[in-house]
Amino acid sequence: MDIEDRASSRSVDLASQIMLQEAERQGIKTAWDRFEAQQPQCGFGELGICCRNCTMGPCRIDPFGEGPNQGVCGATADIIVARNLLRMIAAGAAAHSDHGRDITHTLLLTAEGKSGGYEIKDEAKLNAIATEYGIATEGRGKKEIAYELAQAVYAEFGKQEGPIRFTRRAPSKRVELWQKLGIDPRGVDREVVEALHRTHIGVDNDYVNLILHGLRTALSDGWGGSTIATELSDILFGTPKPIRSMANLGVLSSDKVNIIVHGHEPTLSDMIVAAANDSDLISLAKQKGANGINITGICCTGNEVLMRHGIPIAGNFLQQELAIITGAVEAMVVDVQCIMPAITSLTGCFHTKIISTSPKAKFPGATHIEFHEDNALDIAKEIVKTAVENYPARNTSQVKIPDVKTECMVGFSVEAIINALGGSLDPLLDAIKSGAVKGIVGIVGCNNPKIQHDYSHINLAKELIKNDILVINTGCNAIACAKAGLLLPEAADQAGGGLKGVCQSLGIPPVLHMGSCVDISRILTACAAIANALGVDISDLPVAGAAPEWMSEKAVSIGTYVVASGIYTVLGTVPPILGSANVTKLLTEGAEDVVGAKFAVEIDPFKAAKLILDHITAKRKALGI
Ligand code: SF4
Ligand code: MSK
Repeated sequence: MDIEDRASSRSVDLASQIMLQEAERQGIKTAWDRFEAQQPQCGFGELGICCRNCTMGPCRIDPFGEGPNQGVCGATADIIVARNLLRMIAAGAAAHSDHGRDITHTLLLTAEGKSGGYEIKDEAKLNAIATEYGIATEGRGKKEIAYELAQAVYAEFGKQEGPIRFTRRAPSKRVELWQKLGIDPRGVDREVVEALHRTHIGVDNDYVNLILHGLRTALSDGWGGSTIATELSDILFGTPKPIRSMANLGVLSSDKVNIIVHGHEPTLSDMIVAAANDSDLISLAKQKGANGINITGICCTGNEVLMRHGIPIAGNFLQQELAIITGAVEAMVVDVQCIMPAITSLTGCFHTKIISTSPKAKFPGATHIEFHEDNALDIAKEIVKTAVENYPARNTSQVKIPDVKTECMVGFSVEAIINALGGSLDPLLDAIKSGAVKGIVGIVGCNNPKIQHDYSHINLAKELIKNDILVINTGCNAIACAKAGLLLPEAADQAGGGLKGVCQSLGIPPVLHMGSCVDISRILTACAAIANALGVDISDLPVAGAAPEWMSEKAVSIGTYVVASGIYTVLGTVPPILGSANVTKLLTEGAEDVVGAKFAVEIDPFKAAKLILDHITAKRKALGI
């Protein structure tokens, strides 16, 4: 295979292909090369049948039935697979929820007047969420309300008994089902700790019981930590509204200081955006020979500032190394999650400074400038200054920015969607009932070098809109669709006649960007609102979820809370469960009878679309529409 063919076999994205060729010419290894070097990957790991939960092991089960069928303690494939899956869910739930906790901390400091530069940007949302929590708002100041709300939300993380507030957005039928199954979640801290307890050697040895706790743990993330992250971010940084911007590596500037924010939390990135507007820093950039400061994003912290400020997005997960290889990035500022440790090794070849900021996420080889909310703006200015001062180190002969970028329209929070519909969900419900819109599908999740980069994201979205399915998306799928031009009202031309008409009358794209990974909670909220309006359960709706290129433990938690909420979900990469026929059967068949939804695994996006369309047709028929 020649260099062009190898690049195009790895990614469908033109900018990425150009940079992959550049990397190969320069002898730089990327995630795709490291993936190849890992082949063949461990078969026991792929099937989920290795265990190292105690030092009598590590143990593994022979998938061919010739070798051992139990670990030293007697754990079977069912137990090992279920325990490993539960630990993945717990890790994913912990990541999202710790993000939510950080936002809660920022709200509390802001209410106390102790945060360095944050303010409450959406007072209407503050009042709405406070009311949901039973907190009085009448005649009270916003800081007083925010203080009481932050305290109440903080208490939810460790709630030992009783429901967590946002679960009660779900239809009462769904809540009753969770209660009946014993999976109505308590605080995420308790569920994650219990998950680790249960998976310790010699505790929970019933795969069904383990998986049920997986559902409960995931629910405490989806309707707990993730929803908290979303709602409190909106209060602090503003609820997203439709805004236009640009996507792909071509958003990097050849003559400005390029700073990429990468990771997940908006607390830092929002402040970096503010600091980059500082006139002294802009003057300093000019003194250093640059034409200004250009902030762009990667992954979900990029999504956060994209949808709130229109900050261009440079790419999704698999583009983080490619961005540095452009030679044009003065600083990549990282917080938490999805940041490859590989990026620091690129600093040996390029002038880019990797600036780590979280005490939870340090990177040998990075410059660590620790971020604290109480002094946020000053620290953000120091970070921006460090990047600006690095501009003269740019080797212009090394710079290669692909001239590839696409316009996008983003920022479709639930509030923005209702606003676009004229103030209520009714026009959307009418369109669903008439069949103009056959259903709604949330496509989410990462990139994974096991799948040609962006191929499944884009083709699944295109196939669904062609069949009159409204697509809503978050995370790296949203970035893939932005780069492919699907987040524009003009993309309605690629939709079926019914969806096209709806999009054209409302002036919206057929694929709606709802935000970052924690904003999958917006999808839950939207589904709950639609189900409540129709007087049915979420599992009755013509909706589905998909994660065509997922890779992270967070995605495992997401998929699980989506299914536990009653939404059929199709995965495009295979989860490590196939070593247990019983666990696989439970998740892909039996779950339907338990929670009214199940997982399917389909690598081909066209076949995945067909599965989803069949599911939506069946749901419409059952509803009599
Ligand atoms: Fe082996 Fe059981 Fe220990 Fe796991 S918990 S490593 S299966 S002995
Ligand atoms: S960033 S979790 S690679 S979607 Fe949220 Fe993308 Fe997946 Fe990270």
